[in-house]
Amino acid sequence: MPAARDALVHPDKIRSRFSAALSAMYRAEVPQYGELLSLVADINADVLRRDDGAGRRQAASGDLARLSEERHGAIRVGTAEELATIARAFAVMGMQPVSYYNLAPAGVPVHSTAFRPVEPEALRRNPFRVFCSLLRLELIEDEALRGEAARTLAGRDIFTPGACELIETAERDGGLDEAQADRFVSELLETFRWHAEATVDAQTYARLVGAHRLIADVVSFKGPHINHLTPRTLDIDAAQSAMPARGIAPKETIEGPPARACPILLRQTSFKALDEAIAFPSDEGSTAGVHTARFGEIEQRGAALTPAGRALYDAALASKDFSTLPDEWDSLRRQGLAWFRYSAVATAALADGGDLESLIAAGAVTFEPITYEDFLPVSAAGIFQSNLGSEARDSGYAADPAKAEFEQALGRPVLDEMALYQAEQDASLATALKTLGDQAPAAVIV
Ligand code: OOG
Ligand code: NI
Repeated sequence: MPAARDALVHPDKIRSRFSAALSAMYRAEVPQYGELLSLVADINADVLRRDDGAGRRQAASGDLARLSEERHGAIRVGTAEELATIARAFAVMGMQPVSYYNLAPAGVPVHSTAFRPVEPEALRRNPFRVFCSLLRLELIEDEALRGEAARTLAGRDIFTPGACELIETAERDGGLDEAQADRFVSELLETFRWHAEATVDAQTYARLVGAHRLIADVVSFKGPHINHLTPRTLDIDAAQSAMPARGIAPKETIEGPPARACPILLRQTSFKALDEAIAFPSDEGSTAGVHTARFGEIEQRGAALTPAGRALYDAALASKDFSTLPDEWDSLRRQGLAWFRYSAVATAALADGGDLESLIAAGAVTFEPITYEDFLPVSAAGIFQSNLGSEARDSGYAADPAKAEFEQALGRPVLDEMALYQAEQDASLATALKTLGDQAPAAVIV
């Protein structure tokens, strides 16, 4: 019996339950992640106590409510079939594939997307994202090894029968009821669980590592274990310097833009992947080994940049000169470099219309930056390219031939992040102008 429509659990709720369950599982598997969470909670509380405007800005944007729940994770799958099924599983939780990231230019044999909610309201409730990479076996040069890897991957099923059945139920009935949703969360969690038993012998594992560590990580296990979970901090510089005192050794530098008055995009730091004991099948039963894959990461999110802003950012990153990127919200806005959410000021008396700038000057319309919800590996890959002296690229969003293959594997096109930010900005502006009683919104946007 399909559940009545009003008995269905909202996808946002299923996503929140899954994100919380995954976090609890990873905390149990990797205790250092628990330490990271407590460090980030302390630092965020400090920032809000400092009350230098950062906290108020977060509160105003609705980001504060989601902050302690906010995290992203990452998995790496081995086949087109696995990718297509994981896409259907994420869809049950209101998560869509956004953007295509080609990591090959950076020497990593995967391409990726990020599954995340896309509606502003859903993002406010819980922005849980999963960066999901698909192994590109065709980049393994050794033909015999490539064949062996393909056979190993073909022989595994990373989903439990229960998870598959519930994905179908959700697709057929338009969602899941309470009991189904809870069962879905625990069944899907199995896909993300760590398995200390390798499915290949020690020799094969060593050959896979020889081809690329990442290939060994994807091919040698029963499933695509979650390899990190990343909480969001309000002050990554403070988090970075507080890590050693907590017994966590951070990487040397923070990735992304430098510290700025107006945070943009994404800044990230991490601790080194752990050496974990694993067992290889062997004639004697099993052989002990070590695998290095799982790590911890912290991130600080800033404003989403427009294509023009992003091009400026990529150039600044390559030249290490960020002075070309304005560090003042109104400049970023006027120059069309970042995306903004506009709101009408309830008490403002509207004079005689005018353009957006005069409405802002009159205090009738305010704006705040839209938070960047995506990832930056493309810019990392771009830097690799420029370091290697290959040709300059335009915006970094040029079509890549592998993108079509990725979308074929995924079973659908990825969404364009820029179109999503543009839609949110446009909708906020239209609502603001409507609220102000303007009859011709298009006329005031110049
Ligand atoms: C994913 C790396 C991407 C991030 O924060 O940029 C990522 C991976 O290592 O599988 O998570
Ligand atoms: Ni990450």
